Amino acid sequence: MITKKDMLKEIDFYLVTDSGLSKQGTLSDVQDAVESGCRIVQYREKNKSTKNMIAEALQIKAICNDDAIFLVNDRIDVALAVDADGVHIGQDDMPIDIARRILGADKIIGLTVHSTSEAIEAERNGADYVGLSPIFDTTTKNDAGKGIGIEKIRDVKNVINIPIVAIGGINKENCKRVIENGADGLVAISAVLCSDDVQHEIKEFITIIRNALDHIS
Ligand code: TZP
Ligand code: MG
Repeated sequence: MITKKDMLKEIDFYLVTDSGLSKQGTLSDVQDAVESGCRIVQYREKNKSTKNMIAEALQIKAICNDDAIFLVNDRIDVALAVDADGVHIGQDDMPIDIARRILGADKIIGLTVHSTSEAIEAERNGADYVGLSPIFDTTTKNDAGKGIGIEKIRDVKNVINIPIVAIGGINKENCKRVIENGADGLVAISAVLCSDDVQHEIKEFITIIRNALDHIS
């Protein structure tokens, strides 16, 4: 049986939801992503009540089903409540060793890192993948800081063995270079959610990413 952790080896395009940017609504975005071949979805919601988040998370989980990994951003309680596949947490969220104790060995924990030292620490503390952020300047996350530059991906690749997901300011023009510089997968939020045809955009991203990954291996 292929587990959700096994699926982490083939991340390519990674959807992070954003109800503020979404044109069609989060559930429609997730449906479009999974139908386009996206295999990992992170429910990132900053403005809804816990009750509404749980209701929406259950629907996202059903859409992801066996086809895509389903993670919850920050909210370990919500992830547990809906039995998600795991969480994505940041440097200022719950310490990863405590999150692991609560979630158990089988759940996926992704951690945002900004440097090689944070990436090494993340792997040592049991992260299943790192989100390297922000690669380029972005207006989608107010406190993301300045872009760290595409070369940082290679630096991080050289010091850890877990997958690297690149995030921040990524679009169809720069995504090939992001993969060529060592990312195993990438997130593009505004480039996808602000478009009129989410399915079409994600399919294009997936084609570019898979082509670039094929040329590397
Ligand atoms: N974390 C780091 S940058 C970012 C998040 C959630 C936003 C990325 O959005 P975009 O629109 O792909 O730059
Ligand atoms: Mg966070």
